[in-house]
Amino acid sequence: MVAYDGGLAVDFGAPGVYYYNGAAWNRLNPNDPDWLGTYGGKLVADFGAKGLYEYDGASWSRIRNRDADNTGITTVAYDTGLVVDFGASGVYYYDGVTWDRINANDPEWLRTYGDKLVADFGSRGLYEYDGTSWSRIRNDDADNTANTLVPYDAGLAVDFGASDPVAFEPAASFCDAGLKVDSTLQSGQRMGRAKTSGNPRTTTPQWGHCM
Ligand SMILES: [Ca+2]
Ligand SMILES: [Ca+2]
Ligand SMILES: [Ca+2]
Repeated sequence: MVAYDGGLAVDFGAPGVYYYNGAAWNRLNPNDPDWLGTYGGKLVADFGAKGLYEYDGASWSRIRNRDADNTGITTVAYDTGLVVDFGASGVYYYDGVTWDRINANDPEWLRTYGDKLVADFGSRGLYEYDGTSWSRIRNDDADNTANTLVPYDAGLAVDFGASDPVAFEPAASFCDAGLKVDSTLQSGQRMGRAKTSGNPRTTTPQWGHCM
């Protein structure tokens, strides 16, 4: 489910996509989506082999005749448009009119923070895109067994899994439940690891990667 137009758009599986405005439910589409997303006031649905569709509040239009990849994060709103993971075909940006392939690799995870798009390209490392070019910000494969990365403070909090220096595996809800970047992190220590006080497996996590 995703927040949409002041309400909630929900994937109920075979019954289709419904919209709840806080009082009543409306079926928006009879198909079962692989993924629901939003960008620029539009609802986006990956209807698998039927293609990628958007809904403007009145009608649906197919914006791409291709099945988007659902192994990680399928779509994210970025800038004024939409970024889509098309698997082996790479990462595409849709500005509402045209599609541009912005990266040829298949991401394991997509997210935004600030004005950047971030992509976990597996063993290639973690990259960010500023709208023009990509830079590798970390030469590690971020962990995708839970919530891989979230915007936090002015930066990005990333789960690097077992490759994390403190070898702490966060639970599925860890990042949303309250990731803290330890205040002992030195200023200017970008992308460094914060110190952990106590046993990271038994105490409140106080570590994080930050930038
Ligand atoms: Ca799909
Ligand atoms: Ca992918
Ligand atoms: Ca990964």
